[in-house]
Amino acid sequence: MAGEAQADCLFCKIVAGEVPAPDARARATTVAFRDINPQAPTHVLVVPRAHYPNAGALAAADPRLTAEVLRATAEVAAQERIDGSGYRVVLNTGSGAGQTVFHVHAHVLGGRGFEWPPG
Ligand code: IU
Repeated sequence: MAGEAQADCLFCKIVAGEVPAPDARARATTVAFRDINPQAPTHVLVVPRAHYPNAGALAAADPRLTAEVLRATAEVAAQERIDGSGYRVVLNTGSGAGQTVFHVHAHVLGGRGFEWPPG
């Protein structure tokens, strides 16, 4: 069924509390935690508890949950105090775009300047 936990998914294990994640912030439908390989002074991932492989699949299946993920990124930005200076939300979608974990996650990056276009 769409959204069901996958036995071989690392982020499903983090959501379930089976694998620890740094500074995890559990909410009703999302979990946020620090990226183990930070690309900025602040680098937090926001994942929906439900398993969808990427942003497009999530948006097609559950627009409300999609909005909750976005809302959680704003909450993280406020908690991390990067909302004033500006921050970046990234949803790598597909391996060609750099996605390596196929449980949709929003990167929240801040605390440094960013270039455009992104690399
Ligand atoms: P990507 O958009 O799929 O490339 O992002 C996956 C991220 O998950 C990447 O930034 C990793 O550093 C991060 N990550 C993590 O935080 N903890 C882990 O155990 C693993 C990956 I594996």
